[in-house]
Amino acid sequence: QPVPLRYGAQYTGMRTDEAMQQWRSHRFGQFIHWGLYAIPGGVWNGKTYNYAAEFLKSSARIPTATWDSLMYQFNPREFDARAWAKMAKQMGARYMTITTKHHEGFCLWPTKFTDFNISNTPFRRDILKELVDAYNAEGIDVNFYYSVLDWHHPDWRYDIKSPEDSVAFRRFLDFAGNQLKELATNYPTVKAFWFDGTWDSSIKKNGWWTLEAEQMLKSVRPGMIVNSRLRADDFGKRHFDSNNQLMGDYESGYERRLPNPVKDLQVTKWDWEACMTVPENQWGYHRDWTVSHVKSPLELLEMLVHATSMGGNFLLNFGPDGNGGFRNEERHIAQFIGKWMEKNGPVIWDCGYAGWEKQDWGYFTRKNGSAHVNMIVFNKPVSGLLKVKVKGDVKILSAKAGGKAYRVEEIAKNEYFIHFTDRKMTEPRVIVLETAKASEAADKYQ
Ligand code: H79
Repeated sequence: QPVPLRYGAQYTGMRTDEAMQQWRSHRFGQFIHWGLYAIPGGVWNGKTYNYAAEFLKSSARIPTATWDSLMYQFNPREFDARAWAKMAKQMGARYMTITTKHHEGFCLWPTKFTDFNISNTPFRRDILKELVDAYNAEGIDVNFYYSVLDWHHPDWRYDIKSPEDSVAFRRFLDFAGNQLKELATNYPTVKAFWFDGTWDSSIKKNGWWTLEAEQMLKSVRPGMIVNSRLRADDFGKRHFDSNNQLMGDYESGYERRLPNPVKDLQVTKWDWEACMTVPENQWGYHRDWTVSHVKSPLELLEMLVHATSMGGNFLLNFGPDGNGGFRNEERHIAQFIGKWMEKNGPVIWDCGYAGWEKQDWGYFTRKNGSAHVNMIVFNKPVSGLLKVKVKGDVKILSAKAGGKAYRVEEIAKNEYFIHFTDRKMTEPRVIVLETAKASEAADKYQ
């Protein structure tokens, strides 16, 4: 028996409208973390803090007034929105999600609702508008990250423990609601909001507000998409409501990790997105990337393919520096992935879960309803034999990479080897399988 909820999921199943289909088809997005934290870059008074650079204010226990005065130093002379957009386009990203306000509370747009914003820096320009215009001009959708948690705003509360807290936090929620409405109104092409900083008791006790915010954004911009992280229900249950229904439009809990491709297939039943850092845990710019493992372009490309193979989007993070430039490692990653995507993008964009059992050599993807299944091979077995197990009434007719055909050998019922013996692999290889209904193909191909 379902629990009656006022603030739970608003619908069940996946959205099928055009805006959501577009979001889903993009598959690959660029995340950008940019704020005042880019200036110190994880270093304060000569000391390097290894924890996430965007958390420096908290890690180094910097008083709010001191931190906030970084605003008067924010002057990224190299910032060039069009160059950023070109890099994203070349990488193969189809959307970009930018931190309009992170936990520090600094706003990248000239908001009416706090002075702690870009227009009071020496730079003054509306960075958000320049980015939206430049990315949209490249055909890239722009989405807004918004941290509800706010280390700057005096009315923010972690919990509600007194009537005074309740009054203050109510003012805070009005402030956040006003900012969200301002963003959706003033930047009309925004496609989605990516909420963060919503895990504290204060928000969990005000689930009504999360629904109100979702509904307000959807009424200002029909087709608007919000992530599950925004939402809490009547009982403070987050992401999935007390009846286990997904709230918001897609699941956004996979942060710096991906669902297991064998054990977590439940994710193929809803829309989801995983966000990923290049180092172990740095979102904002950190001067010193030697403090943790830095993922290689190949590792990140494999994650993109992995997410796609399970019907999810992959949001890869970049943290520009205080001058508005990208570090060399990030440029290299964008170039490497972009080169692969230029050739192989069609096995990512528009593609999702193929419905077949994962094999050790890599991942399957499939365009919805297509008779073609893509194999993306990362690990070539010594034997050169790639196992494929099909499901149901299906036969494999051919296996091709570009113009080249590979031998398809049926080895058992619904089991095949693709003979991939003659190839030296220097990058992940795509093989496209042509399939047909076994019952219909039997006559032609027996
Ligand atoms: O913007 C990036 C990070 O700065 C931000 N989210 C990404 C996208 C972030 N904020 N906090 N964290 C990441 C980690 C904090 C996790 C915790 Fe919790 C918050 C630990 C305890 C409270 C969330 C809620 C995880 C466990 C409970």
